[in-house]
Amino acid sequence: MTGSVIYLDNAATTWPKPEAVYRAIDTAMREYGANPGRGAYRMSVDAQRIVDDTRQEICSLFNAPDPARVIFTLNCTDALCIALKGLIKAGDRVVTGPFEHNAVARPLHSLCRSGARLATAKSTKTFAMDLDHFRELCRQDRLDYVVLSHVSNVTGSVAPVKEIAEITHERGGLLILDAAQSAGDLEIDMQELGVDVLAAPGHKGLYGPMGTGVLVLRSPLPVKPLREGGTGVRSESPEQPEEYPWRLEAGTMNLPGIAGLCAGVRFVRSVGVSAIAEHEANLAKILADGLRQIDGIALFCEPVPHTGVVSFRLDTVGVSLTGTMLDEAFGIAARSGLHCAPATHRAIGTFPEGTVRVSFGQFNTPDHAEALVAAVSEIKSTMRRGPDKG
Ligand code: ALA
Repeated sequence: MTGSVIYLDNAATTWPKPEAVYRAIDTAMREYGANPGRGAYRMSVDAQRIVDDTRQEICSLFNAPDPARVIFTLNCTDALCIALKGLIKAGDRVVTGPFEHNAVARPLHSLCRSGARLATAKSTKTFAMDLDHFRELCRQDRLDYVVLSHVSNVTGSVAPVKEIAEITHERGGLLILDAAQSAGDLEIDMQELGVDVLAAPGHKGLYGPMGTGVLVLRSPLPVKPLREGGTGVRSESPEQPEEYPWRLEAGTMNLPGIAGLCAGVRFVRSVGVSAIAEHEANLAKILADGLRQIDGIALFCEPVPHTGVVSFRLDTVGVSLTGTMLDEAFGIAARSGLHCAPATHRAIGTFPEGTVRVSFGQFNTPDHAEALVAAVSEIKSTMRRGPDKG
């Protein structure tokens, strides 16, 4: 079944993965399947070496200062929860963007119920964050944290991180960046941009398997652990170690996942993040140019897409029906609905139905973009004719 599918849902998870990723997972399970850092014998040491190499690869990719502050997590949501719940306290004031995914919005909502305060920047008519409003919110009162999605998972719009970091730091705050849609898809230099905390999925733009993610800290912030337990170090103490990475990593690690992630990050670094970004944006442009020719279509990437994510809807065919028809009649996998980002859909005027979202990865080709345009065009004209009578 997978042979004939055109997969255009890389914002949910990238697929397929590079061959090296499948091989690395298989090798980790068969050859070094011991518990990393929990034994002095060779198998465990070899397993630990994969973990250390992966921290180093992640550090190099994001220009993070210390591999010990690369924390392995279950996914980007998990990384965000660890950071948000481990840092933000009652009374803290947080400013956030208009395009936050539930991975940011829900933990912030629950932190507000425990006494944190939240202000949300507005969006512009062209699906960007209103930077003047953001600046005003940051200056209005004390600022502890800015929590922001780098790239919207609905519109693909890119936040101006460097400028945002400067405003945040001027006001004495810290910037927590949700890089769910940008890690591996756009260059991220944490030190150059001024990102204090970065959360990223391993299974999207880094091409690792599901069940992997990372939290990266620029400085040794005192994040309160969400989980406590075995670390393989300081076992005599009843306390969770204060040192990173053990402070935030408890229990047996996902070694096969981390090995796959290591191969994924090596793939990304060998192709080059800027080459990937250019490839995805080119495909999105081909797609947007083609879709714009279809009568009655609305695109949510004005004026042009800057990343590989494009959302659209047809005037005469519902979003969910369009998605189903793409799958069943044309073998195209794209995600329709709210994309776990209701605030974004409210901001762009597509709530509650949402949009059909197409998202490209490194393994997509111009043929895939053209096939989607042809399919949407056919769906539109078929539906315009209405059902056959008699
Ligand atoms: N957050 C992922 C998406 O946008 C799952 O599809």
